[in-house]
Amino acid sequence: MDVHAIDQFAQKTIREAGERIKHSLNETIKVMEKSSSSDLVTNMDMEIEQFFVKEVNEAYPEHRILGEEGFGDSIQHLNGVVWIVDPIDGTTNFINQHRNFCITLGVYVDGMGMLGYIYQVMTGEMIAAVQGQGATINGQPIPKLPPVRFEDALIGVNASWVAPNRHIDHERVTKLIQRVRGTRSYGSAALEISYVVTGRLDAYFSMRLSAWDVAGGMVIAQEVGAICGTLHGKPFDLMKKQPFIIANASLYKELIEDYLVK
Ligand code: 2AM
Ligand code: CA
Ligand code: CA
Ligand code: CA
Repeated sequence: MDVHAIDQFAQKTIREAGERIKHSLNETIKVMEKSSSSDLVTNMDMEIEQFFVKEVNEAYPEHRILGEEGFGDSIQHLNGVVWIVDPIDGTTNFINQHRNFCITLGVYVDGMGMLGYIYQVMTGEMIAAVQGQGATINGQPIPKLPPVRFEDALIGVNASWVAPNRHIDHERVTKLIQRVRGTRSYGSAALEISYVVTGRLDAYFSMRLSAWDVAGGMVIAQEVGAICGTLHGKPFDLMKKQPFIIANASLYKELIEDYLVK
C-alpha cells in the first residue's frame, strides 16, 4: 500500500471538497431535519459525501467508504481498507455561523488507523497524520503534548453535560468544571479534537459520537500522545455510537476515574 500516494490524494480531495462548501455559502443552502430541530442535514452534507464516495471509488475501487449520510458502503466490520468520512462536522455551525465546521477523514486498514485528517474549511487549517510518522498542521510538525495540570487545563464540553443526564453524575462533572481553568464549547467534535491535538484544549468529551466524528482525530491523537476512549477508559469502538473522550495523557486517567465514570 502506497501510504504517501493515499495521503496526497486524500488531502487534494479534502481541499477540493472544502472549496465546494465555501462556494455553496453564496447560494441557498437547503436544510432538512433528521431526528429533531437540532439534528440537521443540508444538501451540501449529502453532495460532499457523494463527492468523496465517487472520488475514492474511482481511485481505489477495492477500498470501502463509510460516511455519515449513508452514500458509502454499509459497513459492519473494518476488514480491509475503509475510508471513514464526515463531509461536514458541525452542520449547525455551517448553517447558522458559516464557520467553525470541518471535513474529517480517517483511513483504516484492518481496523488500524493509518491516516487521519481534520480540515477546518473556512480557515484552511489542515491537520494531518500518518500512523508512525507524526502529525502536521499546515505541513509543520505538531510536537508531542506536554503534561498539564487540571488547574491549568481548558476543557471542551457541551452545556448538556452539566444538566442531569443518564451517562454521568452531573455533580461530579460540576466539580471538574470548578477545578479546571475553563471550559469551551465549539459545536463541532472534529474541531474540538483538532484543538486537543494542538494543545489549544486539554480534553474534550461528548455523549454520543460515531465513527465519522472521530476516526480521523483518533489517528492524529495517537501521533501527538493524546488518549482517546470511552467514559470507562475502553478503546472507542468505531462500529458503535457512544460517549467519546480525548484528553492530554496526563489528565486522562484521573478525568475518567474521578469525574466521568458513574
Ligand atoms: P455533525 O455536525 O456532523 O452532525 C455537535 O453537534 C457535534 O456533535 C457535531 O460534531 C455533530 O456532528 C455531532 N453530533 C453527532 N450526533 C449528533 C446529533 N444526533 N445531533 C447533533 N449533533 C450530533
Ligand atoms: Ca449530522
Ligand atoms: Ca459529525
Ligand atoms: Ca456531519
